[in-house]
Order: sequence, then C-alpha cells, then structure tokens
Amino acid sequence: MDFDTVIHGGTIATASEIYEGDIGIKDGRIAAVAERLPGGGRRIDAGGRIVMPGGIEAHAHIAQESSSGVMTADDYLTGSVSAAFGGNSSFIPFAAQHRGQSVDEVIATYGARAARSVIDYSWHLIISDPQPEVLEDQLPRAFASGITSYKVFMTYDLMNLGDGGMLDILTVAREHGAVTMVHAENNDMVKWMNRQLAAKGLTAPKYHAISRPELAEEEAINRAIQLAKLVDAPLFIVHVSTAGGAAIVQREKLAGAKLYAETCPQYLALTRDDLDRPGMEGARYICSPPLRDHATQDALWRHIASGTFESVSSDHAPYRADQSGKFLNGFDVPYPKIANGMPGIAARLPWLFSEGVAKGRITLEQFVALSSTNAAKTFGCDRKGRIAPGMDADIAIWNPETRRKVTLADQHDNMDYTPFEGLELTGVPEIVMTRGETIVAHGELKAAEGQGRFVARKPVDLRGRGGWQAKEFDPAQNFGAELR
Ligand code: DUC
Ligand code: ZN
Ligand code: ZN
Repeated sequence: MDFDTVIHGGTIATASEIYEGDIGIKDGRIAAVAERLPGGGRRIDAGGRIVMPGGIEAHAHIAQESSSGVMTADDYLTGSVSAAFGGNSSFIPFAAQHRGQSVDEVIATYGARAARSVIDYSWHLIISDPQPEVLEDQLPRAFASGITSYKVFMTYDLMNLGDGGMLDILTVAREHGAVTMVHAENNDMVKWMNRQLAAKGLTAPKYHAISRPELAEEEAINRAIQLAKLVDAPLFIVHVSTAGGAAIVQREKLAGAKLYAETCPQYLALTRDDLDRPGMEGARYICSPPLRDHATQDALWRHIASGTFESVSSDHAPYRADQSGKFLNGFDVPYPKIANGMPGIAARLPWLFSEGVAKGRITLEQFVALSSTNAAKTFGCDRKGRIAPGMDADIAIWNPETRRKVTLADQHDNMDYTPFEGLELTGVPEIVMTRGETIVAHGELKAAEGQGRFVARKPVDLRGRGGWQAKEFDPAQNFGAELR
C-alpha cells in the first residue's frame, strides 16, 4: 500500500507501551504501524521524538455564555488554535442550555459556532432546565445523534438541579448509555459562607477560596456518587480539587463504581495564595472549585499516579481581565461578581508532560492515557485516542527535551493573561495532526479555519465497571416492586 504520509523513526507512545516504529497514514487514518514502512507521498522524520495520539481536551468552555451572561474570550477558531498549539487534535467543549432553551436550539447554536474549529470537536451538553420534554424527547435524541454526555451542577442558583432533579436525569442517562458529568459543590454551604463573609465586609478576591470550602466539594462529590449509585448510572466528577474528594472517588471506584473523574493543572500548579496577589490581580485566579494549598497538590499528584483520575483536563474558561470578562460588573466589585474561570487549553499538556513525565511523577504511558486515550474511551470517541490501524491519524510529535518558559504569546488564545506565565517547562509538541493533516508545525499554524469536523460519539464503554445494585431495586429483595 502506498501511504499519503509516513512518520518514521519515532518513539511511539501509547497508553500501554513505548516502542520504536513508523506510522503509515492513508485517507486521514492510520493504515499501518510497523518497525519500518517504505514509501509515502510525504515522509516526516520523527528523529526519535515521541509520537503519540493527539490530545483530546475533554473540558473546555468555548464561545459559551456563562449563566450570568459573560461570553468567553475564545471562540471556536481561537480556542481550537490554542488547543492545537498545546498538542490537541480534538476537543469536547460544552454546549450550554440556559433556562427556557430547548436542547435542539442549543445544538443548533453551537453547531454554527463550531464551524470555525480547526480541530475535530464534539460537545458535552450542560443541562440547567430538565423539563419533561427535555428528559423524554430532546436529550434521548441528542444522545442518539452522538452527543453522549452532559454536565449538571449541584451549585449556583441558576444551574443547580437539586437531588431529585439529579435522580431524574441520571435515570435517563442510564437508559441511553450517556455519561453525566457533575460540578459537585454544596450550594447552601457556599451561599452560607458568602453571607458570613459579606456581613464582615470580606469581599476581596482571596475570600473566594474561603467561600467555597473543601468540605462543600467533598460532601457534594459523595452525594453525587450515592445518587448515581441508587439508579446505577455512570457518573463523571469534573474538576476535582480536594484530597478528600479524590479519596472518595478512589474508594468508590475500588468498590466497582461506574465512576470517572478528572482534575486540572491549576489545582496542582497554583494555590489560593495566588488569589491574594496585589490589587485585583487575584481576580485572574478565581475559578470554581477554588485553588487550594500545597498539601492538596501533593495528594492530587498521588491520585493521578495511582489511577484515581481518567483525565487531567484544562477547564479552559477564558475570561479576559477586563470589562469583557472578569470585570463585566465593574473593576472594584466583591468576589461573587467576578467571572469564574481561567484559561489553560494550550498549557495543559506541556505542563502535565513537564511536571509529570519529565519530573518522574507519572510514566509516559500514563501521560498518553491522561491526555487522550482515557477521554476517548470514556466519552465514546471510538476512532480517536490510540495509535493503531483504523484510527484517525490524530497524532502529536513531541520533543521531550525542549525547555521554555510559558508566555501569553505561546498560548495563541484570545486572552490577555495566562495564569501559568513564567513557569519553566520541559517538552513541547512540535507537530500536531488532525486526521492526517498537519495543523501545527514547529510553532506555526498550518490549519485552515473550519477544517475540524463534528465527532459523533458512542455510548460510554462500561466494560470492567460492574456498577451498583441498590437492594431496593433488586426484585429478590424489594417485595417484587417493578422499579426499573
Ligand atoms: N465550572 C466549570 O467547569 N468551569 C468554570 C466555572 C464552573 O463553575
Ligand atoms: Zn464546573
Ligand atoms: Zn468548566
């Protein structure tokens, strides 16, 4: 067979092994992987560099209005370009339903926005208004169209579904093999803390961290898991920021849970002391859940290394430090009025490679799993996340030795700051491909606007995850009540 492209002389890294070899690409797919492959219309000399599946960014907010009406600075062009420079070949941003909207309307809106993407994309829905027509008709149709995951919130008055609402939607997800992602923080604990702080006039950015206690996350993670267990539905805990939360996830996974989780670089690279920077600079570090402390960072690393998390995701939520973003409500406002989130889609993988692989905290195989393979499996991207014949040729070639400092310009996003500014990193993605097309090469963008394609995803792969059977749902133990 003649190939369109052959990548030769690479150190191929997958989630399970590392070996020397060549990759032949034909019609956008990997056609062969072998020790030596001749031919190829184009030959790329990997020169011993790492050749791995392109990253899949499974948590990003792109061209999304928050529930309080702030639009992210990145649209699908700038957001996807930034992702590509960070070693990603595809991403799954959120498509957010605000109250009163139908899911069909949301998908049509984000379909138009995503037409600018340079990398392949899908969406996780955000559901804030699970009316009967959403649960019975709109969501099942969205799942059937390949949008097989969605996020719900246990916090924020405009988003929080309440425990009963969670049970209803989890039950629908279970029937269709969809994954429920959850933002787990106890809404009343946070509101109560806000009231205590406001009464004392403690409204500077640093109090954002105090207002959202670790216990609020831990309590909500535990509650979300028990709710999902009751109806035996798969659950994905997003942006875990606490040692206690991670320990609960670890324990429940060991018990056979249909449970998945991620953490994010900001919880490992930054602390709540960053919120106490001079003036309003701390506003740049406001995200929810909030940044924690060094002890938490150590614990989260242990959980990453021991398999508690499927992914390390960016939670790219780009709000500029101006009146279009962070300060939409004014420059000198109390912390609850400052937009919530920080950018990081380009920094995620270089940071994880450097702090994880280069510093010996995780193996290269774990890096591949955490950055790509596990997201593909969890979210049903059956042609992505692996180097194997038949898979999309979504490939990143990394130079593991290049050292550089993080700069805003390197992020290639539409932001006016990066929270990772100045960090010294080792390792850089030099060439990034989506379906065999080079989109970034040696710091230059090669992609054309709109070349990304929608990825229709499969239901979650539950092999190896036994799940739960609440006694009360077991016909042998519930007096025969037909509950499922
Ligand atoms: N949750 C996120 O996932 N991102 C930004 C803010 C939030 O609450
Ligand atoms: Zn969230
Ligand atoms: Zn997010």
